[in-house]
Amino acid sequence: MDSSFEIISDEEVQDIRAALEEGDLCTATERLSESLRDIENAPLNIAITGESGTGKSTFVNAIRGMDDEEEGSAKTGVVETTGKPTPYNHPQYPNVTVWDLPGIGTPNFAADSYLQSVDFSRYDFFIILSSERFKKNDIDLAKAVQAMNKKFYFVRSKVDSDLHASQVRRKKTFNEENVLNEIRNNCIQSLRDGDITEPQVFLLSFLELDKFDFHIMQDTLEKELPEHKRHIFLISLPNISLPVLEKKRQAFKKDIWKLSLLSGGVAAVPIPGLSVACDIGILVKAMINYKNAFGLDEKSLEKLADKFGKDVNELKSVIKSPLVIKEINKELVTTLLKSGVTGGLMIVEYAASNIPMLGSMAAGGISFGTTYWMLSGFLKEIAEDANRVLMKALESPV
Ligand SMILES: Nc1nc2c(ncn2[C@@H]2O[C@H](COP(=O)(O)OP(=O)(O)O)[C@@H](O)[C@H]2O)c(=O)[nH]1
Ligand SMILES: [Mg+2]
Repeated sequence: MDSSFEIISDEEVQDIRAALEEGDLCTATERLSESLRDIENAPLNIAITGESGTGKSTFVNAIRGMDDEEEGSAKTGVVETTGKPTPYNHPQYPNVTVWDLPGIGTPNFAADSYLQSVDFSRYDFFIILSSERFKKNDIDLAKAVQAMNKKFYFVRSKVDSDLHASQVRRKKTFNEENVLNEIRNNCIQSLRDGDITEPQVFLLSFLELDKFDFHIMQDTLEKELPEHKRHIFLISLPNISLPVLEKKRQAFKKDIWKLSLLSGGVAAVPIPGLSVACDIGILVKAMINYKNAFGLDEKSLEKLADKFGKDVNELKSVIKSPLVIKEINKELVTTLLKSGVTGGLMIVEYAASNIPMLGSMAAGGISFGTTYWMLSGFLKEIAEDANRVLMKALESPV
């Protein structure tokens, strides 16, 4: 069995210590709940720009896990006429907004006034798209973005078309790797010629978003985002590949100790006005959140089945955890907490016993360790089921 979830890392133990030793428990828990709230509600604004026809609106949809037809999707294949940035909220995380910016293709394009007109300061970063080589307007824009101390990334879209064309035209010598390298080198060269010193270009297809450079791009964006925005960025990614699912699991795992402390820890110490019972509500909310983020809610499963032309019951048939199918409510969580005594739990309790105060904390017989163990076990099951469902969806029909 993978043991990665049953042990609290040294880093976590240190974080818990620091949180608890700073002041009294009341302040510590207030800070923790604030930090959880901030992490979930961090605003993320992503600007998508480039010439008309490069795939901006298609990307706006794909990165939100949507197709081009569903309600709330950006219109694709049409020339944009508004001249204004259009905000598109993430369907599950409304604080994540992807902005479809006006095309930059006009001959008398002026990067500075364009940036002013789209209210540049609101975005966390810019993605500049091109479906061919990057041109003067793209480069001017990148430089202007940089001058405003904002980050930009170049994305070369539609590489699926290039590959297809090459395959048709060069039947004997076709080599995917070579075609991609050629595109990459061409892009980098045109950017260098435009005095962009260390150009970074991600090759993508919005029709198959999980392919090509998507994971490199995702890693880069994650690293370069400020700490407090990384969580929302990761959990709002579409569930398109196993690495994405693993990233989400890690992002959630990081906060399990906070939830465990908040739900039960404080209650052991008599603080006027605070309930003595374990606050199951926090846990219910977190667990529903996991399920939705991994796309295991009814609506997401149906969407996935639809996308791959499968029957939703076929996808559901690979779900192993009974917890995924059951409704998550206070009763279920209480049952889980009460049945949580196993060998693995001992390890958590042992790590927790290193932390002053934590050892003695128990609300209604439910300790920090029990909650930690239950949440990480649940998260692991959810993530594994999400993996199986995705594999099933991707399976080619027999
Ligand atoms: N083959 C392929 N076509 C794409 C891709 N991205 C967009 N398209 C198509 O290119 C056309 C223009 O896309 P759209 O998103 O409307 O571009 P916009 O004008 O920049 O918003 C549409 O017909 C899309 O379906 C891609 O990655 N691969
Ligand atoms: Mg458009």
